[in-house]
Amino acid sequence: MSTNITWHAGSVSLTERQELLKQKGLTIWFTGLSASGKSTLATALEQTLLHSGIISYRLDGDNIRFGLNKNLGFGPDDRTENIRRISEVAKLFADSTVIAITAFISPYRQDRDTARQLHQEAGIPFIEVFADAPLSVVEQRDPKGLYKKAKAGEIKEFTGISAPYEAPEKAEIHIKTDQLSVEEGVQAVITYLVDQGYIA
Ligand code: PPS
Repeated sequence: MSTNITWHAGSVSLTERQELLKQKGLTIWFTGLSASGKSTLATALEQTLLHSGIISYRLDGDNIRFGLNKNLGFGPDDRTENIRRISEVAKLFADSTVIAITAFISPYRQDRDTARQLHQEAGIPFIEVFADAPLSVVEQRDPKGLYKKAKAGEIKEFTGISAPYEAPEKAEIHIKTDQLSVEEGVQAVITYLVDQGYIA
């Protein structure tokens, strides 16, 4: 726990920064089972936004666990800490006017709600996107062979098999990835951003 610390405000407000850089930051938070399509959608969305001249940056579960969160495992407390750190990092990116795109299983509703609250308190939009595919489908996809290993007991605490996934109840966007193409999923997000006035 840090003590004796003081917050130093910058001389450029969030609004002024947004006006200077002509972009409003926000966080697009993908959640879903392993192999539900979070990373695929996040990657395609980042590409689409960048090609439209909108600065965006993707934070992805596997990748972040190579660096910032390399000391965390998959027990409940470590997953909560994983999501807490990512929430803070995403908020910093969004505060700098970047569109932060996160792709983490983020299995606990409370952790996602805490991430949302953190953004709300900072006046930064938080858009939860549920990459939804039934367990039977993601088990079938199993691109990394992880479900097979989990079912064989070779991976402990695997989401959907031996660890919980709490599906969102109030996600802004719900994408059924077994029914929509990647392009259609990305378009659903873009349409939402335009409708809400976040991008032109
Ligand atoms: S979490 O629950 O949000 O903290 O997980 P996340 O940081 O997104 O990491 C998920 C990726 O880690 C790999 N992996 C596991 N996932 C779930 N449960 C267990 N036990 C596990 N062990 C390793 C897996 O590749 C996940 O990637 P995705 O992209 O979701 O398939």
